[in-house]
Amino acid sequence: MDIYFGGSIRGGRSDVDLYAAIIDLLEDHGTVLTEHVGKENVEEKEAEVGLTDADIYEQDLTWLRRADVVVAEVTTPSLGVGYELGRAVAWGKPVCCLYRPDGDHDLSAMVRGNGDVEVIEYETVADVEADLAEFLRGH
Ligand code: 6K6
Repeated sequence: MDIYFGGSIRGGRSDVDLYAAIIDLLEDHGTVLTEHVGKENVEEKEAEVGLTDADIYEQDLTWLRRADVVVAEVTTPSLGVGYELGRAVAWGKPVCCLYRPDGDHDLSAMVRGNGDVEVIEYETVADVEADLAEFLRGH
């Protein structure tokens, strides 16, 4: 199963370690196409190899189109993740959003109010493991 994981990059990187832990969990269920989202220095690395914003957009949309399921951590709001979610829903992909209510931001109504998006609220990665496995098993 190809899994597209979305998490904030320019929206703020305070949850990057959490993204890495979620990506580890997801890798037990399939191939994560976007492992870089959990790497500390994604911006520096990709800039080093000369990827432009247009390259990143094309590459990410190619992976998103290929994905069987989309999982996003949405506690730190991100325009890029919101865009990915909208495209994924429009393409009929199963979409699951992980959200920590104890964070600084309320979840957007455009996510929580979307019947095609499954939202899982959690506090720690250990809490979310079983629900995430159930979502993946269902698809
Ligand atoms: C290279 C050069 C400058 O910046 C970079 C690295 N940037 C990105 N690399 C890969 N995916 C990206 C990058 N920026 C955004 N994305 C995609 O959008 C990821 O799949 C994330 O899920 C989402 C994050 O969007 P923002 O708006 O928080 O950046």
